[in-house]
Amino acid sequence: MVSELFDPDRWETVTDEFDDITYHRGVDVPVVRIAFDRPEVRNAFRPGTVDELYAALDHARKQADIGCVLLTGNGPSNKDGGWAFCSGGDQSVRGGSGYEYRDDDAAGSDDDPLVREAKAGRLHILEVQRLIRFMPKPVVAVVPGWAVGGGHSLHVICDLTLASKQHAKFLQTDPDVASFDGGFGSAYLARQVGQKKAREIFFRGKTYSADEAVEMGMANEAIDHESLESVAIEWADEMTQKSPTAMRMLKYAFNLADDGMVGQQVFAGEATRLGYMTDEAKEGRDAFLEKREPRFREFPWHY
Ligand code: S0N
Repeated sequence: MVSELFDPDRWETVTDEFDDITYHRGVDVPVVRIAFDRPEVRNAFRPGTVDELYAALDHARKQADIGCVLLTGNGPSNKDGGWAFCSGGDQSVRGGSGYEYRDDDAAGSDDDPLVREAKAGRLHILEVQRLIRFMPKPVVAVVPGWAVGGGHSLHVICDLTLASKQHAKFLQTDPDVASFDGGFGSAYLARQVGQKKAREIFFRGKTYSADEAVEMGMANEAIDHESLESVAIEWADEMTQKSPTAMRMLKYAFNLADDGMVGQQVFAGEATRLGYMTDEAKEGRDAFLEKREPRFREFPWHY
């Protein structure tokens, strides 16, 4: 069993080569489900987990027939029945320079093209954050239990958050373990819940329920636990019926102001791509190839 909330009739396996995550695509909705699969440690991520997560997300990014990504955590834990989205970096492998591989870690050395290799201790979860941020389709955090530390930051960076009404718990422990996400995990959180509340979340380390998370603006909806994944698929179904270009441009427009010059670059890159599809752009290309002056005067100055 993948997870108690997982409906096998709605999903087919993309690959079963991963050790720390599962990766499925929807049978009847163009959505993928990527899930942490370490419920016994509240879905904490070790370096191999992050490699796999990056590989799966990057694969999902390139699938032209997929319009939405659900990021979740499998569960419950066989040990005690506890649920988790993700409890952040695995503290048992945190070394002096970041998170380091151990011999028993899923280091992703397979030949499977979806599995990447990485060696040194580092904070490459930030690369995953950026991949989610720039993913040209909505990424939904589906939170069935604890979202803690770096796991909390992951839900923050996702476009939407759906949370189990009964089991979701949001907690920032970063300063308790001498860790600090000074990027999106804190600054972007402050955009969502306001400066005072964001500081409270980090400085007090209090646990918040799904309803509280919705009320303060960092989650979209608290959903009955049993229905969490089916509702997430419904949301994905709605979103994937919309114009892919409009959705992508909207996501990058929402990001733009907070992402500075990089946000402008990403948005402008999409605008350029759209520009290339016009007759005007084709004329520029053809004129060059035909070694003649472009006939741009044939094109209107739209107003
Ligand atoms: C999640 C918590 C609140 C759950 O409590 P609960 O329900 O009472 O369960 P436990 O009995 O505590 O846990 C069950 C089993 O799971 C193990 N476990 C839980 N979380 C982790 C973890 N993160 N790493 C390793 N093991 C974990 C428990 O040990 C227990 O195992 P057994 O059954 O064998 O005893 C509670 O567990 C909790 O507070 N967990 C720790 C949360 C935490 O502090 N996470 C790390 C926070 N920091 C980061 O995530 C850093 C992220 C990062 O990489 C980063 C990103 C950006 C910028 C900087 C950084 C950076 O690192 O600096």
